[in-house]
Amino acid sequence: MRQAGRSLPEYRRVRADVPMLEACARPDMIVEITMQPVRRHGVDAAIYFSDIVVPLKAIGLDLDIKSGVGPVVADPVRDADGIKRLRELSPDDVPFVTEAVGTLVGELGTTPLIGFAGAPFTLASYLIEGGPSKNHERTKALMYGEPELWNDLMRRLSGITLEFLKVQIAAGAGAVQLFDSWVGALSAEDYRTSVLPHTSWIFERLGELDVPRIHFGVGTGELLSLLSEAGADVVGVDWRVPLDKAAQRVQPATALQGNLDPAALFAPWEVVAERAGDVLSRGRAAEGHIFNLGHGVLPDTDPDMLTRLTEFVHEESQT
Ligand code: 1CP
Repeated sequence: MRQAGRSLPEYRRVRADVPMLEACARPDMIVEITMQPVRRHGVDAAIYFSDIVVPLKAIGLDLDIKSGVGPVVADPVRDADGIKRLRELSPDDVPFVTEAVGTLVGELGTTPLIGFAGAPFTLASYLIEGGPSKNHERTKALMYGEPELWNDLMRRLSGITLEFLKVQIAAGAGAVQLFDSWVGALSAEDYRTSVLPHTSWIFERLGELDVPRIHFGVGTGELLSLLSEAGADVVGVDWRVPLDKAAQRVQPATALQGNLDPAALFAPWEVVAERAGDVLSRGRAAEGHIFNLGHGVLPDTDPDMLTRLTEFVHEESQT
């Protein structure tokens, strides 16, 4: 999740004069920001500080991350010529990743580092829409209307994503997470036809590398069995489906991650504790459970609430 987000004063301090994409390309910033939530909250794993659009920037696309908005693409990709601009990613395009991951693995010691990338559908949505989108209408127009172009785009994005994850794994990341944040916008049938073959391809290739693979999307209640079919070891669940129900929807031997509502952290502590306790007890129905929020930390979250939550989960999961 976007753990550091903007909830930590120390994060805001180091980011004050550094634009997001510059921070994502500077090993000193990556290391510091990745370590901040580990130091402050004592979480069990670190998530590599980056963004899903970093590999797209690295292959030369003109895009930026605007504060309070998200990724914005100067010249959206909407036709065959646009798709041709998506060349393959080489490890030499992202030397800062190799350097930062290497340093982090040393600093983290026994705490694992989770690497991540955006999944092809979610990346395609930013590229086609030109920025964050509520309805993904241009994305769906291409997907429904021009399946050959769509598949070409998805194949190219899958290659870039796989390579970006492989760079992180080669440098020492102990697990990887594929974020298909906006895929919940699709019906199961459209997901099966237009997305599943591509994410399956990525997970199959990652399977050769022997690191745990996590797959996450928002609003994916109806897609959980298909997301799991794509081949991850762990499926992330937002807050809309309780974990005992989610456990029945995924493939056998698949663990779950989640799924406390990030907005619940704005309620009084007793409510947070009760809800977190419920997540933990329902999570026992799953093959394995990584406690997490159902989506990223909201920027106005009280950091002390996160520390208290981490302590609570550690205490409760020992029993
Ligand atoms: O702890 C960490 O620092 C995590 C690093 C991280 C991750 C895992 C960031 C930093 N981004 C991401 C992944 C990411 N980026 C996803 C997938 C996970 C998710 O769903 O949260 C997505 C969809 C994005 C795209 C993105 N980047 C958005 C969402 C926009 C939208 O469409 O609603 C935003 C706001 C960003 C910017 C961003 N990325 C990360 C941070 C800390 C920020 C905020 C930067 C700022 O405004 O200063």
